[in-house]
Amino acid sequence: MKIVAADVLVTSPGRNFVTLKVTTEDGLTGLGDATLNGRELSVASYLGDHVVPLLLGRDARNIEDTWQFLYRSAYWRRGPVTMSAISAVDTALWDLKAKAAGMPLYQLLGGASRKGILAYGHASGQDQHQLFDSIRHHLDVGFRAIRVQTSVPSLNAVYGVPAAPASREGDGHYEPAQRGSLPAEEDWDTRAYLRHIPGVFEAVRNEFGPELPLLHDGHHRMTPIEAARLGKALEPYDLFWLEDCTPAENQEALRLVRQHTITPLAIGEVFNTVWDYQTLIREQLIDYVRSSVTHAGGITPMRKLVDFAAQYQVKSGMHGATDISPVGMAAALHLDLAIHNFGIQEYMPHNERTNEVFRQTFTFRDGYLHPGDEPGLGVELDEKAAAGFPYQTAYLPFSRLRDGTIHDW
Ligand code: EZ4
Ligand code: CO
Repeated sequence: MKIVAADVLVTSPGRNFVTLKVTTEDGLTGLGDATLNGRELSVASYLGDHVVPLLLGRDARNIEDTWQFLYRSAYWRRGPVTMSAISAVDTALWDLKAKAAGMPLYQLLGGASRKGILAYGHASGQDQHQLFDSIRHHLDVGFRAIRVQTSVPSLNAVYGVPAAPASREGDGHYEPAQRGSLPAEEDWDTRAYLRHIPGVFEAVRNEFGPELPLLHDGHHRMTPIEAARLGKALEPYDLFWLEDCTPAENQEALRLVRQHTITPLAIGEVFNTVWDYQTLIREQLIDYVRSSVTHAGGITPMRKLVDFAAQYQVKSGMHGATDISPVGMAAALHLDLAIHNFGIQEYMPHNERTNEVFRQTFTFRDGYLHPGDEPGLGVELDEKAAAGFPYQTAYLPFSRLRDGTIHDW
């Protein structure tokens, strides 16, 4: 199974995606997602300029060897650009191996450990009325677990809440990356946020009852002591998890949070290797690992990460926002289905244009995702349709405090 071609495809059917297509001498093709939100072209260049030439002529069957070669031979290790590029190669090789075997990828990973993959959706609102509407809409379309994000009084634009209410039909999902030549500016005040959020969860519990799993994303904005305070304040509302409560480059910060709250903690959508979790997992400072197949080096290292986490009763909760392409999403679903320590899967459905470009076989029914039983990942890229949507410059927003200081977004 010699690799004879590897093509980097950039397309923007509503948002930017980078996909690697690897072709073998027998004419099989495998896909991998290399989308890094707001930095897409750097990964396309890393792949096209430096990785594709190394793939040509290699045996596509040797996935572990190829992963180690790409990781170690660059000398410069880790980092989101490198690891997203390696992810795409690794995922494409697993897609190829499963297609060659005539099996859905999850079979090669050990087979199904469950019937379906519990997914959570994103509800949000500018006020309580909009928020309740959004939660009801998510329940109506089948979600059985819901992330709750709201505006904060006195702040103009807050992470997780679209400027206009999401319509019940169509493309009205929250999409933080905005097209344009400069990133949008948002404002932030942690004290105002901390005062507001517990009351929101109290109201949601009162309206929707005790059973519905509720999640919340702090999006890296708190100090350890602020995160501890929020976790403690949210305990009566029984969250499934509080996500990214601190910017977690400093793993030790979570020790302090953990000492003060029993609200479960999830972290790691911006992490890209197991090393980012070493202290967090070994000291059981978190409950869920948030890494995605797309950003953490592919199926091969993700399997190792979740197996390491399993020894400490830490579960998976893979990132699944719209900047994970349908290829990356399918890869996550095969892994979710196979591993024992699955926790939950984030799921933000893509818009219709994206689904026309990426033909998928995965399904969402009654709150559960399933990768389907086509050989490989079960996603095909319609290159003709993709070519109709050229790359568009887009950036994630950033935040400033009231006095103008840059804050974590
Ligand atoms: O901000 O995917 O949990 N989900 C998130 C996402 C991230 C985007 C960044 O690319 O935090 O909305
Ligand atoms: Co998040």
